[in-house]
Amino acid sequence: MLRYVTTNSGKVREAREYLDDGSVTQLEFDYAEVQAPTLEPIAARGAREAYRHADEPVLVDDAGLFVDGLDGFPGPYSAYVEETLGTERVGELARGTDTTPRDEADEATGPARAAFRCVLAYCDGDPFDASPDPVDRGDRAAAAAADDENGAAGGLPVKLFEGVVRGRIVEPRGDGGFGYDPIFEHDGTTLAEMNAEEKNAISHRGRALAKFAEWYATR
Ligand code: ITT
Repeated sequence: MLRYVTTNSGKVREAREYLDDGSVTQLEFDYAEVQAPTLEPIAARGAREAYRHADEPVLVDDAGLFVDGLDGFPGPYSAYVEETLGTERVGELARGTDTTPRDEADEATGPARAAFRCVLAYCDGDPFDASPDPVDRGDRAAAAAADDENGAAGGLPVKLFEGVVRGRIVEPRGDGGFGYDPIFEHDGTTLAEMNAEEKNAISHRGRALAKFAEWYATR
């Protein structure tokens, strides 16, 4: 049994749609999100903590919206920013970075460009060929100390899978999906205008899940 670690039911819906084998169940566990400029160390630390908690194979899903014109903001802070500013405000800020005339807009070079990223971190307590530890080398001692406080399991192997989708930020459209989906447009359609299957076919999460599923099938 694989536990998909998240408090967000929208993520689980998409993971089930993709992995489609009934062997994935949600583990609503709120792991401590360390402060980091990238998603990888947050997901890796979360997977170790969730595995220690569940004692079963776990897959942690950490995602974020990275707006080019805002130097990648809100990035790893996307959940906090959604709760505080809200998606419409983030949309306004992102579109405020738009200096390109509308008719020159295109996804690759046009206005309000952004990327959605998803990092999946897998841990089952067994040794395997893990991804290189994404914890910042300079901060290794602090990271080890923090792990010790939490139960001395910093060395658990973790495998990471990343998926990215590029698009641009638009006025909200659509009522499907969740989170920032209504303001994120890919190829003329917002993620909220797609059903789960359509979103998975192009999304950050779908791409990360595809990589994970291919590797997991060999376990
Ligand atoms: P967990 O940490 O418990 O998994 P969360 O919703 O806080 O739940 P994240 O920290 O990964 O998850 O999410 C960061 C933010 O990005 C949060 O506001 C989500 O709603 C949003 N988000 C994540 N994936 C998304 C997606 O596919 N489409 C739209 N918004 C998404």
